[in-house]
Amino acid sequence: MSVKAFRIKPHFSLVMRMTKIVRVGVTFPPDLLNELDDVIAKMGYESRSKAIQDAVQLFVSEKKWLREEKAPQTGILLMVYDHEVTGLEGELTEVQHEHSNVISSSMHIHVGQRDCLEAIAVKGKAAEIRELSNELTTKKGVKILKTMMVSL
Ligand code: NI
Repeated sequence: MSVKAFRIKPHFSLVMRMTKIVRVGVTFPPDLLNELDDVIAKMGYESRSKAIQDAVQLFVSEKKWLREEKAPQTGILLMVYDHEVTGLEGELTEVQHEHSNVISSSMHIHVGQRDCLEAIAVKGKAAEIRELSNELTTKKGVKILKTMMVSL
């Protein structure tokens, strides 16, 4: 795989809140860079730097909570599962009841014939949210479990 390098414009800063501006060089596979440029153009960004800063900010925000143990976290667990798998709905409900102290609310959307999407709003200790997320994702019939936490 060939990798194309490009020079990020001098005003690139890794985190927007940083007062100092740091210049970094990043390499990209050409296809990914083309896709990035398409998205940037469609969204109306004036520079790659701002788009990359936003992407990095989002990535950091999403991953930061993994290092947190005690600080309260807020976010959404997005789960897609096959409701025709025997016993699955009961198990998912049971797990959620066990962790009801970190669940604020949930929304159920019937996606297709068999698939259900559940958006579970969570708020509480990272360790317990992680436990809830792990217990749900390992059940047979759960196809997607995405954890979106907000750390500002
Ligand atoms: Ni459903």
